[in-house]
Amino acid sequence: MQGAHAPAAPPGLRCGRFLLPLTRPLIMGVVNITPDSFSDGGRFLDPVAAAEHANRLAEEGADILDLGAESTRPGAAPVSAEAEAARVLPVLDAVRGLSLPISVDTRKPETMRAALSHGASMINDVDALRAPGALDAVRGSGCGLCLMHKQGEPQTMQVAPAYTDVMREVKEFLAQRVAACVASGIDRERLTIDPGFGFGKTAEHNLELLRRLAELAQLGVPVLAGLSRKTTLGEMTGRAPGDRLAASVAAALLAVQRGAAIVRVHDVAATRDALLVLSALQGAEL
Ligand code: HH2
Repeated sequence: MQGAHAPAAPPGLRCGRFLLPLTRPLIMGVVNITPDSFSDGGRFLDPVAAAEHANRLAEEGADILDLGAESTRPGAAPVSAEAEAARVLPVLDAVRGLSLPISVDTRKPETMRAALSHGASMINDVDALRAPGALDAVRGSGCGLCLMHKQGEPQTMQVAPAYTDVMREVKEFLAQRVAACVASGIDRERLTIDPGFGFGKTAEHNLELLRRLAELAQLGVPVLAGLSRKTTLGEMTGRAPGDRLAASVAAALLAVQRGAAIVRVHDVAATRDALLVLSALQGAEL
């Protein structure tokens, strides 16, 4: 699907009871309820601390909150559906009354069902709904969805990532997953796609995906980009995950300039300021 034949981007992103405008870039704020996430593991494992953090990100201007209870960093150990639900549901219960969509980052159909029955408005799946039963778990709910590309599994995905043409392969995969969702009865208006920076990709692969990100937008589905604090930024700057704020803000800005509709970030306030500068500039250019 290229150029004039690309389907028109939908006017908004449907996330359950919310219809998010796509006329400006949206910020998805990350809340990791885990002991082992790569940049903030253990900080928000306590449900009260996680809910406070979620509220803070909402006040800072997040458009969506993404609750994750299983780290998918390279080398991370999988978590059972029971343990994942036990971490995420109390936080979801505490924040679902906020006036923004709450996304749950999970690859497990059991957790998807539980999260949706507890008021989640979006499911963010790093497996792009490939698990048996995942499409069935989300179809009837009207929730928003993020379909992400990854090569391999977290435990080994960074051992030897290999592609002939990384953007072509990522784009073909995501086009197939969009088609599978639509064929199963899911409205396009509910979908977003994500190249999965760092998921079975070298720094070179990540840079090429960022450079060519506009090609993904040709699929006519909003593109979500998650570069925040990632290892590639550490390789460029020599900085530890907690010291990658400036690099993360720069990466979010560059992704939006290349067509990302949503950026998934840990640092909402700083990202929002940067995006406001960009939108002022674009306004001034009109
Ligand atoms: N990155 C992470 C987790 N989930 N989901 C999407 N759609 N896109 C991403 O790039 C993405 C994601 C990894 O970041 P984080 O959640 O901070 O770390 P961890 O997996 O260690 O919890």
